[in-house]
Amino acid sequence: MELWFTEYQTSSLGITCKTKKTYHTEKTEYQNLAVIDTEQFGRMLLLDGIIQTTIEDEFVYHEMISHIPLFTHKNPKKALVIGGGDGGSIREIIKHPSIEKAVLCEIDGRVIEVSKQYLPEISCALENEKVEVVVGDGIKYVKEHKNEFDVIMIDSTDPIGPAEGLFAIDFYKSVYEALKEDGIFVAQTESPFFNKDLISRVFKDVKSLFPIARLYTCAIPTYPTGYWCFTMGSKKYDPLETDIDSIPDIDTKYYCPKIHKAAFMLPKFVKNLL
Ligand code: AG3
Repeated sequence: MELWFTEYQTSSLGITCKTKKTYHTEKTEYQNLAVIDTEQFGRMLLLDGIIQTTIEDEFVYHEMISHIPLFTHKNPKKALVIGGGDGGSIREIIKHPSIEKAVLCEIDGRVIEVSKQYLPEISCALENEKVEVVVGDGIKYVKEHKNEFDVIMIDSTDPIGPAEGLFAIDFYKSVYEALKEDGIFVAQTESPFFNKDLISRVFKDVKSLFPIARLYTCAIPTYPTGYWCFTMGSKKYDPLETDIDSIPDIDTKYYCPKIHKAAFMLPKFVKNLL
């Protein structure tokens, strides 16, 4: 029997994948959690029916949320990921030799456990000795840590339900305070085609707090429109001024020194949102 899974990306558009197997379904304290296997993208992590990450295209998101801020910073030692319970961002962070500690703060411990079980390629670094895993509320965690991190990444779900507070200016203020004096933060900020108001508002908020605010984009086939953006707030370093010739060659599939700057070159309709 053929079984197909659909994520309803809007009320009138969906992405539909032929499935091979359902590995796991569960209702956690926070959300519906599932891991399915698909013909096109391999194993997929779903939260409330929304595609979070897939074996085939996860590298784009995880490399771009991590290496852009980490190589913009001159010497990142301590990084924090809010959300990101699958561990993909942590896996990329620990590729940086300067990193001494990477903290993952994920509200739903079941996402971590299920990712460890069914997505080992993505979650593999969670057991690394430099990694500390905190199961808890990211908003509370950043409030309790001041002047501590070089880089903070907001690896959240869409801005509805549990993640709504992670797109609010009050949260960005706490993030600013949790960063050291030359710290950088990056948040995943959805599709420039579908989330125009959100992108404009978040950029304005970040600009009001940080001396440097930047937006960059990449291609992620399983996310709505396949075109995705990240918003960066930086206290000191400008990614457009990174000396890309000094970026060492690390093991990546999407990120490279030229993309470090090219990702910030925006189509007119995106630039006009800022
Ligand atoms: N965070 C999910 C990004 C949102 C995807 N949205 C969607 N499919 N409608 C990524 C988690 C990966 N660590």
